[in-house]
Amino acid sequence: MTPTMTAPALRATDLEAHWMPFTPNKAFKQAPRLLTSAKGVHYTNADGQQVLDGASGLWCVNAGHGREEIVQAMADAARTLDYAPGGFQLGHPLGFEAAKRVAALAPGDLDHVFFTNSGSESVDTALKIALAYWQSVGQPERVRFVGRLKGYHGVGFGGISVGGIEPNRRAYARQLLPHVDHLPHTHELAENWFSRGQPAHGAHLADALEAVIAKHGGGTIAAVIVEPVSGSAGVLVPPVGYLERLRAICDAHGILLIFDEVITGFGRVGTTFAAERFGVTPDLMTIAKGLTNGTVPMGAVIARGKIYEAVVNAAASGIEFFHGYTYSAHPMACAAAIATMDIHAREGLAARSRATEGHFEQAIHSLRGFPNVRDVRNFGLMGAVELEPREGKPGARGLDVHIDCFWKGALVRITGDTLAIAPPLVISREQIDQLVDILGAAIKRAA
Ligand code: PXG
Ligand code: PLP
Repeated sequence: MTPTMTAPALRATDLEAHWMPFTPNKAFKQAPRLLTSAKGVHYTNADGQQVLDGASGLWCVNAGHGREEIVQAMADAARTLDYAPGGFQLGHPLGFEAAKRVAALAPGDLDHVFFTNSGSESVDTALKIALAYWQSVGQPERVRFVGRLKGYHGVGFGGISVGGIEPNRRAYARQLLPHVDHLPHTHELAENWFSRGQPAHGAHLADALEAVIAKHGGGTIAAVIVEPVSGSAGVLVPPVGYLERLRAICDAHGILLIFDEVITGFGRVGTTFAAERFGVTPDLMTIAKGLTNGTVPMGAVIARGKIYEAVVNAAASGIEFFHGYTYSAHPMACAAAIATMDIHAREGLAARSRATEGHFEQAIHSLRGFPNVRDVRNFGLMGAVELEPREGKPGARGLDVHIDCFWKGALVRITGDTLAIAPPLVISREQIDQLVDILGAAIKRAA
């Protein structure tokens, strides 16, 4: 029997107990937007309407919804080995296989995989690996981290410390990690408005790292962490030459470079990882989301061989890295990841995404000239339409468009007054046009 989630007749009281993340709870519960099933590039909402998924859920369902192979692999794993530790002095075959498969996909000598359950855990894990590495190689004074303004690295204390999204930090500002600096963001609209692909202007913004080095000494910095393309801040694409320059400065001062590819991984930008597309290889990479196609929580940190070797060899005996989660390498998540990677390989999803990006670019840039459209930008199958805020009400216009789109049959993300579009990589050209039509109409109504 296939379990189905029928549209529940939920009353306000039924919704009360669930304290929802990143949601205005009271307003939402007055007029909830509920999703009850999904297949392909569509959700079905609680009213039975089809909603075209222009957000891949939350940037994670890259291979499209309801993939039977993944569901089957998860069911088989759950039936065979419901739970076994994937660490803590025990292991199971699926953990090793999943790691080997991820390592094979990663660029360069990023060939060791530490499993977590989310992007946030991956980021905190990567920061700890960086500190452990410097301890191992006899440079314990390298403790500083450098993040970037507008960066999103999840919601752990490490992630919000290196992250640069102000509202996510405000309430906790007095208890963040010490010794963190932030580079400027690269959202320079005056020079780069309506960019298609990488903006031309802004490589020099990477030089801000030189200023941090001049201030504290390069030998005090453990790692720099950036998203190759910022997702949550509203699709901020790195200017031509920017990531290369960051890499060069890190190399000159022996600093580790961490790419947070939680969103950009798994074909989103036309290659398996953005590192490949930009030709810049980090020392550590954080992934999550698309790893299991969103089916079950899982993340990972992929580390260069030299980092793994240093940490493992430095330990005199016993446990080398005092870190891990009960559910690291959970059997069902490993099975989902392997099945997801099988689909990516079989269907060539990164190449498919790359083949679709030109049409996607044309389609979203057709919104230029619509009322209040301040900017349109894109890279791979990531796009953003930035709107002028309403006078004195930042975010209000964006939210109106998001809600309007939902009831007209399209899901898009919002961050402030910026709409972000990131459809499953299997979306057709016609479906992209349909998505942009719904969005364009909503933008006109919000004028
Ligand atoms: N790093 C990056 C680059 C992310 O985009 C995380 C870390 C944290 O992952 P978890 O699995 O802990 O959420 C993310 C997550 C949005 C949105 O609307 C983006 C994320 C999550 C939820 C919503 O842009 N990114
Ligand atoms: N809190 C308590 C009391 C625990 O025993 C554990 C794990 O054993 C944790 C938190 C951490 O949970 P997890 O390993 O799922 O991150």
